[in-house]
This record gives sequence, structure tokens and C-alpha cells, in this order.
Amino acid sequence: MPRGLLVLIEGLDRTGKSTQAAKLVESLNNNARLVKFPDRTTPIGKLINQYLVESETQLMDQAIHLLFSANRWEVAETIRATLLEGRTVVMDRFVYSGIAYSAAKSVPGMDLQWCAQPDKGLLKPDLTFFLSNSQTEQRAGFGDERYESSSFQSKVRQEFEIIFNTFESPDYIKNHMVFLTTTGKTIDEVHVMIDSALKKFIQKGIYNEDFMY
Ligand code: T5A
Ligand code: NA
Repeated sequence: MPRGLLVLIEGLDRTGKSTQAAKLVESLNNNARLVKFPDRTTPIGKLINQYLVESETQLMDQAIHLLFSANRWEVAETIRATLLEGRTVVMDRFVYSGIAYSAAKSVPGMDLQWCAQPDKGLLKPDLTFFLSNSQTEQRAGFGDERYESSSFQSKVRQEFEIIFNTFESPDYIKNHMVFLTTTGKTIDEVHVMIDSALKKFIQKGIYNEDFMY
């Protein structure tokens, strides 16, 4: 039995990642598993949630960075086991978010390599969708949490681009990443774009070879 596919939905805040990840899992109906990061239900996830929603929560930038990474390691084995059962795993954010948001803070010493280090060894997605939308600030909830200001979001956007060009080869970007602009598109229209890109990817049969960060 071939292993399942590891699919990632990434992007800036309120671009519709969770909406699309849930729709994709629903449409796959092969026991696909949805994994959301941060997973706010674990003990580490509860600390992360507190940091995100309560602006008075103080944590060193290095500490929260490592908590986000530890939150991925908490479920790493479950993800691997699910894939080996032949089931697809759809992740809502992952390592790219982890590096991009921390690097965007421009803390001395927290350069890209420092930020990437704790995630080394995690499984690498077969296919990543990166969602962009220029109207997210008008969406429900934008501004409720730490990091949701337009100036910080534009720094994060730059960091994502730098990360893709630093850590991924042109071949990986071409074969394993899909950049979707969703401005003005309905939820269903975006889902159709994701669904058809995934079907094309499966037809090509190019599973990610190294499969690890
Ligand atoms: N973070 C995360 C780090 O700093 N390091 C890390 O390692 C990780 C993993 C929380 C924060 O943590 C940071 C990044 C974040 O700042 P989060 O829990 O994923 O991360 O929270 P956010 O992404 O900020 O918030 P959301 O989860 O709410 O955004 P989504 O998932 O992109 O958007 P979604 O699907 O919830 O949709 C937002 C709204 O838009 C509507 C939805 O109905 C919803 O109201 N919507 C649409 N409206 C019109 N047309 C469409 N096509 C729409 N699609 C969705
Ligand atoms: Na989300």
C-alpha cells in the first residue's frame, strides 16, 4: 500500500486556510486527517493560544518560537503513522509559518537558519498550497490576535518569499508548490482550484523524495 499524501495549506492570516483545509479533507473522503498548527488543544498549544490572544502575555521571542516548533513535534509521529496507513494528511500551516513569523520580528540572532533549526527532521509536504489575498484585513476577526497588523503581515509575506528561495530548490517549488491568489474568489471557487491542482499532482505521481526538512 502506498503511503498517503502530505498536503499543506499555507499563507498569511485570514486568507482562508482553515476553511479550505476543512473542505479539502471533507472532499477526499478516504479517511484523510486534518492537522492544524498551532494545535491549541495540547498543553503547549494552550500556552501558544494564551500568547496569541492576550497581548499582556510576555514570552521571549525565542521561547514562543520553540513552543510553536515543539507543538509540531508533539504530533509528528501521529502524522507519520497516518501517512503510513495510506491516509492523506492535510495540514493547516506548518514549518514555513513557523520560520516566517519569527524571522519577520527581526530579533538580533534569530536569523533564518536559527529559526529553521528546531524543525529539522520533520516530514516535508508533498504538495503545498500558498494562499494570497489582498482583502483579508476586511475579513471577520482580522486584528483580534497578535501579528494581525498590516505592517507585520507585509513583513511576513516578504519572509515567506525569502524562505521559499533559500530553503527550496527551483525544482521543488515548480513541482511541489502551488501559489493561489484568491482575492474576489468564493470559497467554492478556491476549493475547485485546490482540488484540480491536487488531482493533477496525483496524476503526475511525483511524491516528494527526501520527505523531510
Ligand atoms: N504562527 C503559526 C506562528 O507565528 N508560528 C507558527 O509556527 C505557526 C504555526 C495563529 C497565528 O500564529 C502564527 C500565525 C498566526 O498569526 P492560526 O491559528 O492559523 O495561526 O490563525 P490565523 O491564520 O491568523 O487565523 P485564521 O485561522 O482565522 O485564518 P485562515 O485559516 O487563513 O482563514 P479562515 O479560513 O479562518 O477564514 C477567515 C475568514 O474569512 C472567511 C471565513 O469564513 C472566515 O470568516 N473566508 C472567506 N470569505 C470570502 N471569500 C472567501 N473565499 C473566504 N474564505 C474564507
Ligand atoms: Na487558520
